[in-house]
Amino acid sequence: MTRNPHAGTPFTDSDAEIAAALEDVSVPALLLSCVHMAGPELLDGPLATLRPAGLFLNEVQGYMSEEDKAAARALALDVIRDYRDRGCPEPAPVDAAQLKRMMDWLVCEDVPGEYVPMLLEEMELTGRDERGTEFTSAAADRAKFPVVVIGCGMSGLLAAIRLQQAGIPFTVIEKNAGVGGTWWENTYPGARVDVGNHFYCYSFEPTDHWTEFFARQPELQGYFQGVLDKYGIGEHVRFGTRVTAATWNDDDATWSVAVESADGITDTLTARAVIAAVGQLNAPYIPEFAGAQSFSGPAFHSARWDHDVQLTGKDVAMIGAGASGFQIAPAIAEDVKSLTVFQRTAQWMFPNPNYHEAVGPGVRWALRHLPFYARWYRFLLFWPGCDKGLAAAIVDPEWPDQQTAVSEANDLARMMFTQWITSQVGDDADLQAKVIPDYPATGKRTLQDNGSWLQTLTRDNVDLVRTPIDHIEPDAVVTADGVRHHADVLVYATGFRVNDMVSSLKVFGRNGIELHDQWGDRPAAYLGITVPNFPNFFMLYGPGTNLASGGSLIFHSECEVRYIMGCLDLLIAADKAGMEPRQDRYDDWYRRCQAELSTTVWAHPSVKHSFYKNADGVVHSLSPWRLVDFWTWTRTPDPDDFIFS
Ligand code: N01
Repeated sequence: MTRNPHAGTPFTDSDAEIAAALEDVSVPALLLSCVHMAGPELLDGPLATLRPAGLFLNEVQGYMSEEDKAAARALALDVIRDYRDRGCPEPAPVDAAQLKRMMDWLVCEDVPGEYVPMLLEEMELTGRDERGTEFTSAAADRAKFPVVVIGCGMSGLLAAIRLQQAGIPFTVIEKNAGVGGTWWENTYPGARVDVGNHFYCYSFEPTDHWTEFFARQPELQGYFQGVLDKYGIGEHVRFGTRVTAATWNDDDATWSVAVESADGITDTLTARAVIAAVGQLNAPYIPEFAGAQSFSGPAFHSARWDHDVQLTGKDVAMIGAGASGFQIAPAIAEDVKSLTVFQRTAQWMFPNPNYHEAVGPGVRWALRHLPFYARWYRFLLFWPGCDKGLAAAIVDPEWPDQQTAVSEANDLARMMFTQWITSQVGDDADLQAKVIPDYPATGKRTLQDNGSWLQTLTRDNVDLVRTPIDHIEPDAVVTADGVRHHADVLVYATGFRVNDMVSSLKVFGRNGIELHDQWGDRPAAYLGITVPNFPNFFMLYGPGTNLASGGSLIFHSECEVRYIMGCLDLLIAADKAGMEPRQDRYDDWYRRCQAELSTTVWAHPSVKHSFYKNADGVVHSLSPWRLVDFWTWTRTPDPDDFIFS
């Protein structure tokens, strides 16, 4: 029998080497690994008293006193030594009741029953890929059902893997020259993920090789390249090719997908279904500033970074400081002569000491060798962002002074975040006024911070300007107070046209109706995936699926892809031509999403500028739902939600 891959690779390290490794690791995850090695009796023994006192953002170590941690490491060393001396046998499976106890112990609370199956699936303690689809359709029929996937970023690659596993022929069309989407395009200095990497990777493709807890862009792109290679997806991808239009043909129930390569050669592919995995955050948005065209130096968007431009010794102006600008400024400030940051709205941020930290050798050793350590560590990263943030985002209409907080929980977050900011800028009242946001916490995307942003702002060669920009001149950005800010280079860290969903192509559905015409200013999809009049057209990371309060887009995409595979199975098994969601289900979904979103801080009028909102202040991009609900709803498609033709 093959060994469960999460049981760890057997090892023969010496006691001293093991003890050294344990200095680095997450003690709570370590102790649960010990339960696998020594047996569940440990829970009633030493772990009954040796336990984390709470779990918040310090997810690597959990809250344990130094004394308890030392005791835990000593206990673990005994258990690991014994396990090693027994030849590192694969631990016996732990039963469901004990696993639930382990979860509760780890997160210091009773994990509600409805979450347990989702968490167990996410952890894959069985060693099996738990999100694969069990098909009812015949393999021979699936082999006659070609699918085109648009985009080879994180979600398109995932769809490709699942299609391949299903034996469904597919072609992926990718406009870029390589895999990774966002992680291919965003090469700006300092680009890194802000979701812990040991969770921000496919559930079925975890890895112990991350060099940092929040990896930088090259490592992330490398991860997706590695997955593409491992599954042999590359030969199915047409890189450097863009889809210009997709057209449904009612007569033969096919999609005609028009593509154009980088050298202008056009082609049309025929498919039975289309999966649009085009992302939400990749059409750069550059605001129109008077005189912008007259700027004589290099000017580029953060997602189109011009690496030929040397910044050393230059006066650099950066317009915009959201998640991208927040990463760029600390990465370039040391090299440039001066950096002027034009920030319209201050950002909320919370402390994360690991944000720029390397993964030490001890953690890597534990991830590789200790049974299920990596899986419990993944759980530890998932849980704090698993629906708790959503509660703090809900507006309490009774809460006074809604300009600064929308509920008690939200006010608490505001106080904590403010404390973190003021602890760094000290008594500098001018800087405090500039950097403490004047809107409720979590109203916009909250940023991870290890202090590098505010340290950067206090450098002598860095200036944070909150005065609005009036216009741009050939060598300067001029603010409304008439001040000229000299600039040799202009960086636009101004975000993306998030509300122009699927903007890179035209999609013509039944009777020639175009998707964007049908949407008007209300982009939506049933469960974020399907749209009436567009048979066999599925979206990944579609309207209403972005996450503002936790989770990870990889988790969401895995839910969506499983649902789509279920839809394809329904279609093929029933030998139907097409499926599209019922109009009443779609309308009801839209109404419920909007009703729910309107109760959140993201739609609140106190948040004036936010890419979550469209020009009318309406939110279409975000999911207002708990992860556990989305997971439940997308496990299996309900045939009753669809019209089959
Ligand atoms: O874009 P943004 P981003 N005049 O829209 C300003 C993901 N991401 O590229 O806040 C003046 O957040 C705008 O000002 P304001 C992540 O999902 C992830 O930074 O609207 N300023 C803001 O300062 C993130 O949420 C990572 O008032 C104008 C900035 O431009 C998303 O991408 C890293 C303006 C835009 O900020 C987008 O982040 C980076 C105007 N007319 C990005 N218009 C990870 O770590 C806009 N601005 C995974």
